[in-house]
Amino acid sequence: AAPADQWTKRSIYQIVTDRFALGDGTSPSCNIGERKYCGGTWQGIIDKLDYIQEMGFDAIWISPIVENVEGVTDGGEAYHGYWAQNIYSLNPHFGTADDLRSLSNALHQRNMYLMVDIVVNHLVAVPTSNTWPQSFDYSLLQPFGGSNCFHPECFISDYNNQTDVEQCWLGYSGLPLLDLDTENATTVNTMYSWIKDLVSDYSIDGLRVDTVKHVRKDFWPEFAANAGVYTVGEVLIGDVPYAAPYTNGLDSILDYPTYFAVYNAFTSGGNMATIADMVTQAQDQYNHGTFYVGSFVENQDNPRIPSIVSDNSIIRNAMTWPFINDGIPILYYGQEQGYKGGNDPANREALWPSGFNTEDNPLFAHVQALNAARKYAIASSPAFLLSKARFIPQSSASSTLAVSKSPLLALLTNGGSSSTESWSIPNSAGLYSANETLVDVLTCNTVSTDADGNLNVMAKNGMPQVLIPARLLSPSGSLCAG
Ligand code: ABC
Ligand code: CA
Repeated sequence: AAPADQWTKRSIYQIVTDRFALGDGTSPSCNIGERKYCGGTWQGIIDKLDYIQEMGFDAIWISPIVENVEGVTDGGEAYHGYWAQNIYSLNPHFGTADDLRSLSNALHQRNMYLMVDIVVNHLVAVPTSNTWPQSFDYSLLQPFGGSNCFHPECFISDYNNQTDVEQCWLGYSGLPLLDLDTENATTVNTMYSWIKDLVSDYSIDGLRVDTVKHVRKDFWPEFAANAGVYTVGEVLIGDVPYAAPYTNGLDSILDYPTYFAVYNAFTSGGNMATIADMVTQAQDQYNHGTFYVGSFVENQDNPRIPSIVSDNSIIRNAMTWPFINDGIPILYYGQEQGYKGGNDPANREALWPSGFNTEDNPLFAHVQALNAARKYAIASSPAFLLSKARFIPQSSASSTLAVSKSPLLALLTNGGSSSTESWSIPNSAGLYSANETLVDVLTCNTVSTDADGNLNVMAKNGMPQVLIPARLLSPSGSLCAG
């Protein structure tokens, strides 16, 4: 079993199984607007582990695996996996139990981890009547099978009322998400045993837990204990004080508050200083600080960064963020191919039309360099993983950010490719000595501190820089060798 401490040094590649790879040599077109299955499978992922590993990832997160509502609902097909119908069966669209075990084994042979997305909050059945409250064929919802296992039907109407958020339903009358009665002891115990068995049946190393804020907080500690592996929860909110208590029940959360600050800074010229503010709040308020958070800039629920901005420098800066921040970096499949999909469902493109391009693909190389730099930092400084990102104040604080996580120093900007930006790291920051050479691992260019140990760096193309002291690089190593 893999507890949180085994995850901190890793980085995660997030996959929507249906959209990643087919595994049968075919290449059907995928009309994402139709919201239907496009054919991706667990075997498809096995076939593309080289591609994922070549980028430097040593873990994957796959979309939910259990059997979902079948057929075309008012919201399309359940290709994303979040509409569970029978939690004791697997989704046959993605393969068999043997296929899933083969994926798990194939990962473990490569010393990679498997994170599975799971949903406790709801199951889904298509309404069988439109009178209120609606009727459902509860026998489809296994192992629950009766209306008494669910909260009475009501849709969440007031996000400021936490009881509403926990006990009313997500979705809408056309496609309601039946809200499990997680106040009922029998139902709760069923979920606790289910997760324990699921983790053991498929040798799962970690869980991404869906809709965490929609289930009462004190449900989670025992759930996490039964899981026995690293748990990272989805609490979709832009507010640290609201999110923080959920880091007590689970190992940690996907750091949505910081995500929103990063997203705004890079897509709408938002103030870069708000990123530092949000991370500092998270460091102070989350249980375990930011050590175990999932750090990301894209996922299946939000528009991709290049759907909003086309400037390459800005896109590269945003992509750099999770790798130089605290916590565990997560990259959403397709970022490395420059995918531009906007809101759900446009952000769930099929990856196979890209040909899994690794040559002449600067973004693929960018991700490789970021993973390599982080691995190098971890290897050369055991303290790296336990350190807190520290922000060195800059004079143009709204458009630049200097993030120190020794031995790395990241210089970011949202100024874009025609901007000229500069960063100053005074000797008083205590990072470098006089006349010290630093290498930008993204370009292998060097910069140096002056005779007083101050560092002044300028960038005329708005590109991110990730600096590491030259003395730490080995002439024969993989990072900027020679
Ligand atoms: C899709 C479309 C819908 C369409 C439906 C048929 O299909 O998006 O428009 O009506 C799955 C599928 C989706 C599907 C949904 C619903 O199911 O993937 O394609 O919707 O059927 C998780 C998963 C997500 C998954 C589900 C359901 C949950 O990541 O992929 O969706 O299992 C809420 C939940 C959150 C959920 C998210 C989709 O909805 O809390 O768990 N994600 C506010 C609320 C949030 C809310 C968010 C979006 O709006 O506070 O709770 O998320 O509705 C910040 C504020 C936040 C604010 C954000 C937007 O701005 O601080 O409070 O979030 O600044
Ligand atoms: Ca609920």
